[in-house]
Amino acid sequence: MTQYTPQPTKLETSGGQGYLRVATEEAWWPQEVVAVYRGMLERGEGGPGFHSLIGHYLTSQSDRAKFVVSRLADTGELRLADMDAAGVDHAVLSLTSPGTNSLEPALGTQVATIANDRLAEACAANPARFSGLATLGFEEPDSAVKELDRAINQLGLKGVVCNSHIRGRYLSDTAFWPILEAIEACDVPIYLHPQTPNDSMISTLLESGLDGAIFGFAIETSMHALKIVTSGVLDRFPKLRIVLGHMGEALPFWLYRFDYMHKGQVVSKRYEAIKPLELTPSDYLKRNFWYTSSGMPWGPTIDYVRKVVGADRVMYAMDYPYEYAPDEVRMQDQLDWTLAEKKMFFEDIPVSVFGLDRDAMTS
Ligand code: 1DF
Ligand code: MN
Repeated sequence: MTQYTPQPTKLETSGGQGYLRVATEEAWWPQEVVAVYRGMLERGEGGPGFHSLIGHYLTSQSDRAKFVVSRLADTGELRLADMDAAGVDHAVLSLTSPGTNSLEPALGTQVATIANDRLAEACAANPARFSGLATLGFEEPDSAVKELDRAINQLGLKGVVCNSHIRGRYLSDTAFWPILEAIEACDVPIYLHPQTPNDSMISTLLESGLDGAIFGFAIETSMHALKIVTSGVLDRFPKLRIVLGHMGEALPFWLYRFDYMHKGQVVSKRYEAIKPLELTPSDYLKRNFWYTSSGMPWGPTIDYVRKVVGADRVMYAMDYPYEYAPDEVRMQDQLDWTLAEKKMFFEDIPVSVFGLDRDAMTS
């Protein structure tokens, strides 16, 4: 039995049930990004993961792909009607995967600026319903640090999205540490969002159709988060706040084993890359990470993660438009928690982690 049948309640916005619903991993793209992606597809650029993912959405005539593509670009009628029908008061939007991470460095920097401008415009047009996360051209760290400052302090965006690997490189790489240092100093979170696995990992998954959201995304993104943990970057930047979707991409299931095996590898000096850390791996996953229920609207998983990382680290996300089923909101509304726990999950944790403007949300 993997599905609940929720009570057929009416879903409404405005908090009548005792809390607002804030969805924290909601995908969006501006037409400029679509144009860049179409050019890359035509020229055969971007790698196998890009072609599998973006090639599908931009060419498929399936109802699902058409739904996704029509909604991604919309921050008006279509999206608002869907949010209303699902009882979602406020969406934290971010540039859909792979964002700028598959672009050549100079283009990534240029596209990040455009995307941040467009997203800030969409949020300013409807601050009650939308907030946004900035994207960065990670491969040009000096520009990225400047764009971060502009995006947060001038445009009013609420954090950063990183769509996992950056043309095969990871935020654990010291080249990116100046960006992490700036994000920590800005006191905003970074949402480590999935994309297809990097070119050296993807082929075995691709041949089985498992490279995307069904599983490959989680392999890629959990590995990225674990590389951040084991690299020691969180000893250097201990206040960094990282958000993981999909209930932590399965990492919370592994806490005991990470600690046991990491300790064994440190003691045996098996790898140059596995160094002593100030804390155990599970400590970082309970200190620096927050977790959202995007695509994982299932009580047993949510309750397990709350139990092992702490209920104050677990919040709601939908993953619209890739995931859109109002019944999933009902399932989470009807979890066996107190009203205060539901308010924490749907409203209070998103507001505090992303620094959202609660007054704007209710005006
Ligand atoms: C899909 C899923 C695509 C997620 C996404 O971005 C995405 C999908 C391109 O179903 O193809 O963000 N997701 O987070 O699960
Ligand atoms: Mn997503």
